[in-house]
Amino acid sequence: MSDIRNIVILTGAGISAESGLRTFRAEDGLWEDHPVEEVATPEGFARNPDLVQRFYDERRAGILAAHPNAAHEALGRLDAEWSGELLIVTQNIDDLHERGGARRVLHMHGEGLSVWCQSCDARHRWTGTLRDSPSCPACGEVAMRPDIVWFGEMPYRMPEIFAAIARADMFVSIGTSGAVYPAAGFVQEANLAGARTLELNLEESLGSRNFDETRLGEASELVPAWIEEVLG
Ligand code: BJW
Repeated sequence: MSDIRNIVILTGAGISAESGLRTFRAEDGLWEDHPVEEVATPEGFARNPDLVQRFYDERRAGILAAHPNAAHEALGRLDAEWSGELLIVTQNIDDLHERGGARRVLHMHGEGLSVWCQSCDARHRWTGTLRDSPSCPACGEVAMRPDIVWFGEMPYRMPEIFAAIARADMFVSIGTSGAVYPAAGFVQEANLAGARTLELNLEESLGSRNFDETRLGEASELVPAWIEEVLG
């Protein structure tokens, strides 16, 4: 590990599964009993805003009730102790990385505890509900939506992510199925950059063959063990 300076870590729903937050890809194609296109597309929101606001109100409450697990806490330790470059790119909308102590975190699919005003473009931290049509604290209009990247929308801060991957000596993917792009393509970018690539997952993902190494098991065991190797 002595040759490693710059680390990029991609996390997905699997890292928060042991904190009680459900993962996405159920075999029946439903997510919390909804077809994904109904609740995670701008078209679904335009068709039925009330349903989508209620869906994310419940997700927000779930995030607030959850607690970081040993995997989040180990990444918090890595962030505190790693003197090289580190970027934790999460697809998750929960704040468990931050509550686990990590600071160098980027939420590429948005944040469940943030809302976005479609009238004045302001974003606000939000722990309440949107189903009751509150007005925007900045402009007073009733035009707030969840600050979430839905299918067909551009994920956040892509140039920053690609630049960090281009500099990476090591790329680690934790608890993501490799089903959703552009995140699913990051490992190939990391391979092109000459980085060592490691996957930590409960089971093989769609992208496993692209990694130098895959370790299978629960994130709460695999992540602290890998971080012990890196820091030790
Ligand atoms: C454990 C564990 C334990 C369980 N321990 N592991 C055709 C081809 C290619 C692309 C496209 C295409 N058609 C359309 C597209 C683009 C589309 C896309 O990828 N669609 C696919 C369905 C094919 N992508 C987009 O539209 C994105 N935007 C875009 O592409 O813009 C254009 C662009 C072009 C070029 C550059 C840049 C941009 C936007 C995607 C937005 C995704 N949004 C969601 C919902 C929002 C968040 C929310 O509501 O919560 O994000 S979808 C959902 O999937 C969510 C997740 O972040 C994302 C990824 O899921 P994740 O995290 O991988 O979870 P799961 O459930 O799939 O997997 C869990 C994993 O954990 C499993 O592997 C388990 O084994 C593991 N696990 N327990 C360790 N204890």
